[in-house]
Amino acid sequence: MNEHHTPSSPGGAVYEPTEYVHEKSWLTSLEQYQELYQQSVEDPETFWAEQAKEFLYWEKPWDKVLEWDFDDPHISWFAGGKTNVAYNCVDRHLHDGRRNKAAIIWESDERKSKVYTYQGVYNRVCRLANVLKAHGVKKGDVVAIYLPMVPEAVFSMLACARIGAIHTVVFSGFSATALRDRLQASQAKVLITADNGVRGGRINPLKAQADEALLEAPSVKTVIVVGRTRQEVDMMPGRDVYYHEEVSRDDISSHCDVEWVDAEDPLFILYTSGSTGKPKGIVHTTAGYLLGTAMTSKYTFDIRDDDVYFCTADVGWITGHSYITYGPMAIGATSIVFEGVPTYPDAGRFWDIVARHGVNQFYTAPTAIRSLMRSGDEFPNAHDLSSLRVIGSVGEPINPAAWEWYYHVIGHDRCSVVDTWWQTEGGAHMLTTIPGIMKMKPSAAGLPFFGMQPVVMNSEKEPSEAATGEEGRLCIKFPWPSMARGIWDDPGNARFKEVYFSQYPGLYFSGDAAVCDEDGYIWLKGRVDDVINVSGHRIGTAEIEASLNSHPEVAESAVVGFPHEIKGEGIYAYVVLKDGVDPDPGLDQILAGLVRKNIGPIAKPDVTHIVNELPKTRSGKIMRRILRKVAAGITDKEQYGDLSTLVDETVVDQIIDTRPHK
Ligand code: 7RM
Repeated sequence: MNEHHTPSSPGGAVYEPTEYVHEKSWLTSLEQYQELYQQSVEDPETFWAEQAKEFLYWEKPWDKVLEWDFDDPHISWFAGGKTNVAYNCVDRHLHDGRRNKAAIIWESDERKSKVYTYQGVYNRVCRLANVLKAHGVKKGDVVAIYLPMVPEAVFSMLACARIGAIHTVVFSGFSATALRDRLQASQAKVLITADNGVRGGRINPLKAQADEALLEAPSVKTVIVVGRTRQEVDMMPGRDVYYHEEVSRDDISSHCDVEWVDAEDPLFILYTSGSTGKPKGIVHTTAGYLLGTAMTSKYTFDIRDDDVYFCTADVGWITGHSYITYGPMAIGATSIVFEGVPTYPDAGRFWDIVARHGVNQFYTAPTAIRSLMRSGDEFPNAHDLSSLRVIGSVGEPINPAAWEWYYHVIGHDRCSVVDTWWQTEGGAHMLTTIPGIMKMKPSAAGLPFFGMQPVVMNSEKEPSEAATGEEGRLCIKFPWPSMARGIWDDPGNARFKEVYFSQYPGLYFSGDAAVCDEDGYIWLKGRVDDVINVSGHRIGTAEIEASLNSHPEVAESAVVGFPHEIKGEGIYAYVVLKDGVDPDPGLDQILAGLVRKNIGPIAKPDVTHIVNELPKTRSGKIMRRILRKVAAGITDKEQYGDLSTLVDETVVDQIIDTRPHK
């Protein structure tokens, strides 16, 4: 890995929290954190029971705080308790003084904004919930949401939660084929989509893509279409209806009784990439998930009641679920929903939003920070960023140069940078730097959030000693409320067990490499499985390979990540053609087109390298470590490690010799 991407190791710069942040932080000292943290791990049940009472409304108290097993995985928090996520995120704020407070500020691609108060959200969510019911949606049914960043995306999630339906949000950048796969896998009954999406001045024909997916997704009986651009689109009679017409019908009420659900009833499914096969439908349940997102929203972002909070993620990813919709709304915050892109109309767009809305907490990904840093300081310097107090990072390790730029140029040397490590499976921040009380180390995610019990396992599968700086694999020893409960359609939790609980028996395995330093700060070193982190988006190499292999001239392929200056990791595809096929000069483009069609533009290879053969071991396994080295530009075979198990070592020379130079 080149310097630009490799997080520095322990021993680099350290920044103390500033008085500017500390003077109003919820937690007032590191000792207070340590004390609470101790309670959370010594007596988790008492700790979490107290937090669950503080953060959530309960229609009926739970019977049992925790039941768990990491061998035959089964996790249950607050079972028997009755609550509702939409009630917690909306209804209760009508009576706690926040009725007329802005819940959502929507900032459109073309720089127009719209404010929705908690009362306004309530009315809209209830109406939509009634529409869903009118179309036959019942508790436990799956509703797919394929929407751009419009406020209706948030209303849709909450409307499902209100009636106990399970949503599955599909990122609007995914292709028709990817949508089809998720509709089939989840057996969704209803799809909520839009006529078009608008991003960076460009139109994304969502309804047309949805129509293509629906040809092979017969479980979907109703399609509700949000009119974003109000251009004419094909509407299938009997199946497709317009959102705005449905919610404004006279017989649709703006009240809808809450469906009280069990703490462990599923809230949503979110598909995420893993090492093998098709994406997994990660299942999150109700109370534990909401507790984790609410509590971290308060403590990690240090949100105060009159603050404006802005997370730049898309609701199609877990960050959007937890930190645009659920966490902020559970604590009654004002959350910005931004439709556009960081560089439109220019590279000052985020800073323009910060200045115009007086943003106090800003949360984005290292890839965005790197790309904006490259555009020059004149963009941030042209805007008033003085409202900012906490600036967050998520999605991949942040390299020190980007961290420093963020801290100095965006944070003006006084904001806390919170580097939050967590995963789709974790639901909420797992490691973080709590503002105002924790010192900051550029590139280190920081300390465990309350209740999190991380352990770095060395190559002997033993816990490594904190101070030795030994790199290992990051595991978690004890369940936390917001963790995933399983994978959708996975009888007996077999796949759940295999993926997360089998490498290190008795532990949850994260898939990440890490080092723990003498202060207990954890430094993330990237994924150790076949997942590539492109611009903070998780993409499985197996999915890309399946797309490449679907081309009739491709015999086999192997995809690996390589260090990329802006994206963090780029995608490097090794392709072997069938015997007798001559590589046609346009093949790169054709293959890229296939990947775009099967997954979406984010998964297109940056480099396509046609090779005669892949380096394989005698047992038939592709030696990916060699492919990663070549992709990273390391052509000195001395650095490749042991090659003796390869069937044919000359394959490696051939690959090095034909490496495309760019
Ligand atoms: C929230 C999210 C999860 C993977 C995870 C890591 C990487 C995320 C950080 C990070 C270093 C961070 N969910 N990752 N945050 N690595 N520092 N602060 O991204 O399911 O899409 O991805 O992302 O590899 O395992 S995710």
